[in-house]
Amino acid sequence: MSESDVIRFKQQAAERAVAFVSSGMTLGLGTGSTVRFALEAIARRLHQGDLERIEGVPTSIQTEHRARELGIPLITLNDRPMLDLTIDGADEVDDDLNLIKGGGGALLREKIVAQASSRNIIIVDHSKCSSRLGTHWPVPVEVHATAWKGETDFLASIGGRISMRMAPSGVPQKTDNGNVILDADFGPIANPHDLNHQLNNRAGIMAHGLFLWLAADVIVAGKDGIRHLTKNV
Ligand code: A5P
Repeated sequence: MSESDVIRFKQQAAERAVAFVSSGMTLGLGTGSTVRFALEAIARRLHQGDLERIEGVPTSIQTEHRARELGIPLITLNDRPMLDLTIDGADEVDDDLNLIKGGGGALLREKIVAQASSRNIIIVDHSKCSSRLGTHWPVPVEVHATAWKGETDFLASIGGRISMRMAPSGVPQKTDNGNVILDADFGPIANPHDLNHQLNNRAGIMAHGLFLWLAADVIVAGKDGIRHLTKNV
């Protein structure tokens, strides 16, 4: 699959998801290169008059900037704690529509927004599909900056190979929330629910990239067309 194919598939998945947006909705706006196409499609429909009274909650500073540039009205979760629909990308999707997210570093706010949404539509190109989470992507773990050493040791003790995510300047990359990210490679994960439970129990872990039972819909675009996978959550 060439790079231009991947870009085209991301755009196709995003545009299919935006067809589910209707006037008056409150939206969670995910983060990443696939979501950028969704933001553009939402803005296009707004400017054409096909959509009105949309309010969006961005999941990152990057998305906030792009949405403002495009003229999408923004609010915060404190204005509207319940959202109608969130559109977001993912790094890996399994057959049960469980996800690894956080490749773009926005996992904490993405998970908060996903949990606040009545419906989450995930948009991916076909390369993100996998029969076992962890096959293609480590689990990003956002940890408090004062706790990275202890959490590295903890993650290693439960079988992870850990690398600290670094900024291009060579220092640890800080998230929008001032935390750091440990990418924890567990290999193919036999039981994501057990791992989810272990990670949820650590005070130093602010969020992790296992998103289980959150996605009701995954739209997958690939060379054989667009598939819409659904599940009751
Ligand atoms: C951001 O933190 C991530 O969860 C992204 O949604 C995910 O990495 C997918 O990104 P792309 O759409 O850029 O592949």
